[in-house]
Amino acid sequence: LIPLLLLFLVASFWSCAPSDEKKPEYVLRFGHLANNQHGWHLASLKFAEEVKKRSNGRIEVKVYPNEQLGKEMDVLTGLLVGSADIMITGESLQSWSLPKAILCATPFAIRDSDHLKKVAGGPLGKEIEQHILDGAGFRPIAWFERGARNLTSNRIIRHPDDLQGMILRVPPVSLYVDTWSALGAKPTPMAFSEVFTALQQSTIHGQENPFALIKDAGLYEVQKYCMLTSHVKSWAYVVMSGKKYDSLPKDLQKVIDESAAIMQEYEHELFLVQEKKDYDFLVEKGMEFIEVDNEAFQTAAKEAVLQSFNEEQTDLLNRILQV
Ligand code: 2Q2
Repeated sequence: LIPLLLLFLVASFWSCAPSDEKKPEYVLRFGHLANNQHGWHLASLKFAEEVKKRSNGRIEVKVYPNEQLGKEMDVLTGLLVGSADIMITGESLQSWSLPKAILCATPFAIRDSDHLKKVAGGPLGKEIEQHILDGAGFRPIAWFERGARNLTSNRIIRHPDDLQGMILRVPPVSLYVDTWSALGAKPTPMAFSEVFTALQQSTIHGQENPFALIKDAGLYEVQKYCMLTSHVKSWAYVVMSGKKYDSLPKDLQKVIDESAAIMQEYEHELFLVQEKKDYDFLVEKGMEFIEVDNEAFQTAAKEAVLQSFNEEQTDLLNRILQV
């Protein structure tokens, strides 16, 4: 009788086990550099939820904020070796022999949101996405508009002349190094997760980013001024390892595509309300916003960009400017 009872128990356990407790067939690791309040993170979670639902639990997406999966440049390598599957990136792709990738974040190339949408979401955006896939095997699955990048520091900068001697953190992007050098600063490439401490310890004197990251990384705690330079209007890409994508069956590739489209739309809705909120938050925290000589920045930066660009990049820039 006892073995029979046991058999019954085991059988009823199996039949009652809820279906979403079954192990996923695929686990995708999704990393980014922002914290868990940032729109990128909320959008990644939305993606994970959609993927789970649409694949009936066959795919699980695990999201890692705050560079927990590694620094941006390392996660890019991770995508190639399989220690990461999906990430948010952008202009840093320039360092992967992807010259056209820098056009998603070229100083003073994009005029406004409308222009950005036409470029990133139009044929030129497609050309850049194809270039990223063909050139490095990273498959762009979505793009996110970002707020304008602004310079922060504990000293007031109104004109490029005020940048003399300033050690400025930039992401590992050669165009940024070239541009800020031409403007008079001393740019130092550094991973985002190291910026707060470096500012706190004064090994760098400033950094430049959209309001969202200045807020979410707590940079306002160690930076008094935000100069309204608006020197870069950019978009970021969510990229997936092309190899990983190709290894999925067709129906699951469709799940990724559809979920990515939903994530992109969701992130944009968040972005539209967040910029103003982030600005208000920073004002409330005592950050002072400084008007700058925008024309002086623009003239010097545009010249530096043309100096730095090769023919292919200049051609793409000209086509972007004509949109
Ligand atoms: O300052 C940063 O690190 C980000 O805002 C960067 O723009 C971003 O990580 C790029 O390096 C994207 O490739």
